[in-house]
Amino acid sequence: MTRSEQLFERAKKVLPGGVNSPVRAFRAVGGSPRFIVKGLGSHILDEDGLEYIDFVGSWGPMVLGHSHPDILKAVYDRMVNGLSFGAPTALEVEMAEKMVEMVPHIEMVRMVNSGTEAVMSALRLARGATGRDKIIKFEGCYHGHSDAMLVGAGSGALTQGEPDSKGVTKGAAQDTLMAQYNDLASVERLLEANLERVAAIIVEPVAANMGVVPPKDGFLQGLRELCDKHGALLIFDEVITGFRLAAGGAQAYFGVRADLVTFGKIIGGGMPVGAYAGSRVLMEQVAPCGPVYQAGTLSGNPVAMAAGLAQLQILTDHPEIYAVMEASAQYLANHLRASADKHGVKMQVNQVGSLLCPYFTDTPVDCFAAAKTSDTKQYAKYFNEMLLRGVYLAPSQFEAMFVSSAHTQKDLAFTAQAADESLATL
Ligand code: KE4
Repeated sequence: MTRSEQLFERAKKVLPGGVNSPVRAFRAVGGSPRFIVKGLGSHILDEDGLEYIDFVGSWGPMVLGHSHPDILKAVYDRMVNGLSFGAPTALEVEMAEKMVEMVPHIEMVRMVNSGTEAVMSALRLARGATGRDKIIKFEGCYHGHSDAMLVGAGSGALTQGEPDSKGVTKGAAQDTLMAQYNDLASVERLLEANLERVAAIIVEPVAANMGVVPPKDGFLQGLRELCDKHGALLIFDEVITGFRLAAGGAQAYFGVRADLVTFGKIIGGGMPVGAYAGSRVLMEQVAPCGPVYQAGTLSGNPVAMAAGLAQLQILTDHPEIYAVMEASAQYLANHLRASADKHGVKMQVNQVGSLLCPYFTDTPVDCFAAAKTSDTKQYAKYFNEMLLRGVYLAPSQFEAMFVSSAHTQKDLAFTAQAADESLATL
């Protein structure tokens, strides 16, 4: 048995499925998860000394690669003065000021500890601010595991084949309405059938939890107009797209204004951080200055703020990073398409900014139903062939490939070659 396999056997005795998050268990692709000991730049090393080019990047946070020296230094310099106080620190102010400076249309921010918590809190705020109960989400979009969002969810819930989780009560789910991504008519029907009862529409501006599905031209702007017409708030869940698509996130990238924005991943620099943000009028409804309650022991934790702030500062100082990452993702997408054609493999590759996803289908993937036509068994075989060749991809068809600024031309060429060899085996 390998060290990873030994650890997995031990893990399964004390952790459900041997993991702390379902998708990590490799159930959608088979085999035993690799236990990672180190990350440096675009590479990770497992317990058996095997090295991989990493396209998971902790599911998005490691946009600058692993162990960036400036981020590690910021964490070290902060932690030697204490890890957590449960009292305000200057770093939280600097972090909120930085986010307000970088992201359009937000005036205030509240830090929390995960994307799930950010979404849960933003939904409560939307309901509190509008006095309405219903929320519209999109089938296949994932917004974390709060009860109201585990209805038609994507990501791990989709991978588990149980889009609706046990334990979510009818009461919790009854106010969540389901629309189809890139289908404005499906949204309008729900709004017309629930006049003056929809508090918000929540959307991933790029759906990155059913693979990667870009918004069709006019889709996001259409949601903005429908929200304005019906008095609902538009929530952009930017836990993945925030600070990744552009310094200003999807609002800047697509030029569409959201009323509330949720964040996670990149703003923590690898530490547990989430946030929600919006106008002063909306955000001042949050306790202690307003009637919408939300709290958190480690919210704004100074060590996590130091890591996130260091990462955001680098992204501010080097805006050219975004074009470089997009070019890297386009290179990979083009090589995947060429190899699939060469080897007669049915494949659609979606790519937006530094996000991409190969689907094993000949149906263009512009919605959840199309994403589900992908041959997940072929994806699993492709995944394992790539792993054997030293390329670490998402262990599920319904996730994204995350390109970072640390991926070198050598990494990209190696990955393209590994993909060509892997596709030849299918
Ligand atoms: P967290 O609670 O996992 O920090 O964030 C939840 C969340 C909210 N919104 C979006 C758009 C997200 O993608 C996520 C979490 N993303 C998944 C990856 N697809 C996390 C990986 C995992 O569940 O292990």
